[in-house]
Amino acid sequence: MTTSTPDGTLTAAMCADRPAVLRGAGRDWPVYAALGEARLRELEDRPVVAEDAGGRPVTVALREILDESRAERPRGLYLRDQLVSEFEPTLWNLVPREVRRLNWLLALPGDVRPDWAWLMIGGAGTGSPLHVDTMASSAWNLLGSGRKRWTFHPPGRAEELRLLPPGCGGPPGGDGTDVVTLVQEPGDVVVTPSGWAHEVHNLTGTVSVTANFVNRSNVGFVRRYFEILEDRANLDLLTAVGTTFDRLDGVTGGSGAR
Ligand SMILES: O=C(O)CCC(=O)C(=O)O
Ligand SMILES: [Fe+2]
Repeated sequence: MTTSTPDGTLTAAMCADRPAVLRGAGRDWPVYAALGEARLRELEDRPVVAEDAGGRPVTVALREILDESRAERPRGLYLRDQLVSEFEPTLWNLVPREVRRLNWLLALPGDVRPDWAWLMIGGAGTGSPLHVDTMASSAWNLLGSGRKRWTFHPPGRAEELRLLPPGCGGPPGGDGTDVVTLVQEPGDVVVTPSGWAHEVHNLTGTVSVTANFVNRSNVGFVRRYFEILEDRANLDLLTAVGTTFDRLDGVTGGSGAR
């Protein structure tokens, strides 16, 4: 699968309502090459704030994280909350345009535009505990190297686990869907739809880049989330964005604004 498909197959698949792994879908994204160790080593003197094995923030040189990601007995350092914009903003330009455009919210002015792209690097055994992503948005995750195991639970289950507010997740226990597990390999893109709880375990050292998005595929879910939280400011913002994209669709016949 490539991003050059004229019918938008890839970006349509990235808007699925169930977790998915798109095998090899990111191999031809320019950012995939930039996640290679040789390229990252060029930046190895940069200080970064990682988490130690106890989840405490520690400032180290990127070199230590890269060493850790290939160590036989890693110390548990995980670079997890590293914004791409603060680390190396040019990386974002290496994500294909149609993938960047998945996020309607990037059309917002700078002071309210969410900064939703992260670089993650860690050794074997690191990972992320069960969570629902920020503001119930969806996400894609491209693995540059290593192997990650993902475990997903549907929104109804996320609600039972109090990872979503009551009334947000749909039928209790989910829609009959059981747990979904998958193993992500280099070049694979994993899609986490809105409201799906997930935990991630690094089976080996890994390097990945991830970004979150709101668009036609999940705007209803995210609006409901804000309604339930009575978050009027974000609800109004999302309504305005949705209305604008609806109008654009009217002008472009639905092809221009996604
Ligand atoms: O790879 C990880 O540790 C977590 C990925 C993830 O869940 C996220 O970026 O939201
Ligand atoms: Fe996540």
